[in-house]
Amino acid sequence: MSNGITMDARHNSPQEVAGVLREHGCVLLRNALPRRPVLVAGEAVKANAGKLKELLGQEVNDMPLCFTDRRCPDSSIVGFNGQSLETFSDPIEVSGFTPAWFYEGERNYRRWFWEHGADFPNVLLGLIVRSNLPDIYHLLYRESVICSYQHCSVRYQRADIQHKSYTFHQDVSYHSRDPLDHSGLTTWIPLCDCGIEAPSLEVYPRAIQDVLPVPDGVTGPYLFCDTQTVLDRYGKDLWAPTFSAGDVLIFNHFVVHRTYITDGMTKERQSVDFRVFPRSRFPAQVLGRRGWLLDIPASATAPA
Ligand SMILES: O=C(O)CCC(=O)C(=O)O
Ligand SMILES: [Fe+2]
Repeated sequence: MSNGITMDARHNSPQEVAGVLREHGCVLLRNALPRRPVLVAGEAVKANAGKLKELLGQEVNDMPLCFTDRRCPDSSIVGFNGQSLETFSDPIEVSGFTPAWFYEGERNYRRWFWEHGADFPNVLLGLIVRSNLPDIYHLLYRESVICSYQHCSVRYQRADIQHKSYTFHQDVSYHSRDPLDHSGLTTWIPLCDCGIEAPSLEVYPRAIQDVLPVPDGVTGPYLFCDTQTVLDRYGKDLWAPTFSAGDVLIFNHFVVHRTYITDGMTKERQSVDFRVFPRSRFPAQVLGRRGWLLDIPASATAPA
């Protein structure tokens, strides 16, 4: 099933990648990001998530993007604005986080981070804006591209917390089930090698046109779609690639996917969901929410 949608950033141009993305809605792009800093970000997620768990007494595998940041003595690893992390501590310490922030009534512990996202180094955003990925986004949309910090996340998945994994869905369906609002693109970035010993992602890697139904009896907002519908339509053609750190999966918001996890997996996977939208088709439900909105410019070398 991988035929035609596995590409390599070292050999394929952003134009070629954008072309495949336009045709199929999905591309596995090997070597999109440099391996070593990606692994460093994965270790930071592990440490930050461990600290959060210790403070809260429970597993929380849904974190803001700045949870890829942690003190790092290597000055060549830099954040979004080019700053090193030599004197940074960690997002929990910098924020003054206390356990009272965690789902206190209607509060969501991530809100503070969404609003203060721009104050963090954001190592992952730094890697993205220094890669070819922004050129691919611009070549696909042919217009300016915006990221909503709130709509990006850091996650980890492990066999023992399978109940916290994600069943079939199309991204942004939680916010809207109007196909016009599914204009965005997700870059799924594993921060370690995964797919054999650690969970990865399973997709139906083709452009489909519709937003799939929710299970019977469910009323929105609801992210997931009816599992049987997906298995009946696409079950034979689901694809769970293996990834090396630095590879990414780019897919549009119609592409159906779920966590790929089996009982026998012995390792944890850390990952980032990075989401962008074209400026002229930014869904109102996303724009109306709080948090940092940032332009993702094409690199200076990108063709017009
Ligand atoms: O990382 C995963 O296992 C799935 C996450 C996902 O698809 C999402 O958050 O939209
Ligand atoms: Fe998703």
